[in-house]
Amino acid sequence: MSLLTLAISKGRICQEALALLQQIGIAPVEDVDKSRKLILETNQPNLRLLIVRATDVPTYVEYGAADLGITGKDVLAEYAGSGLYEVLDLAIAKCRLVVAGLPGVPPLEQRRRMRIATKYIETTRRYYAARGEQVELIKLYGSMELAPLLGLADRIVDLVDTGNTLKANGLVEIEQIMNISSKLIVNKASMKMNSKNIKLFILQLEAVVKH
Ligand code: PRT
Ligand code: MG
Repeated sequence: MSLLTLAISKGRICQEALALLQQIGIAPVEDVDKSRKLILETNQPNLRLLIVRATDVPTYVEYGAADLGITGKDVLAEYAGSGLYEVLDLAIAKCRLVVAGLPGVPPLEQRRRMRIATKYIETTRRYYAARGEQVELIKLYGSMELAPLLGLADRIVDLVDTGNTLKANGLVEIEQIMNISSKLIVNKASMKMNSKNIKLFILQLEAVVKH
């Protein structure tokens, strides 16, 4: 049986992903939190795990460095590549991508476009383009909530779960762009070459996913 490599987002997705794997009898041989290793063996001789940054998961999978991957829909929506299949909604790490801003902002002056700060440039561009609205996008890599407070942007596009972070910064949700959860993705060539093992893996996971 050939070796399969599964790339998992480190951080908040990782724990929930490992819990799902546990339910189908797959466990890393070392404690992921304590180990500094980036490639982890599992109790299954033909499956190993890569723990990588969320935004790198689709890249590893598209280029075949990993056969499979688990990452957020937000990351996939931003990703420009095409060498992968999105095969299963894992219904973990759920949140929403929203437009947020200060409450009761007066109408914008006619002379300039609305300015939106976000890490999700492509998704935000598509969202406003579909509505025929011209906006100015400002790329930030984190702490988007600061932008409206400091006048850097009129609005932000960011992930929201409980809403506590927005609230703590005096921001309100204005519109929802999409629901987010983590997905299982598969390299297109691996799907062909290793279809039996990969399909079995998908079926097993499907059985334990709670929608
Ligand atoms: O740090 P690095 O750049 O490596 O990656 P990362 O920061 O993107 O990773 P991490 O661990 O934060 O995980 C991000 C992934 O988890 C996202 O791509 C989503 O798919 C998923 N996810 C689920 C979330 C949230 N829920 C979430 N609430 N990612 C981020 N948040 C943040 C949000 O941006 C905001 O700052 O949590 C804050 C809001 O939470 P509430 O509960 O206060 O609303
Ligand atoms: Mg982070």
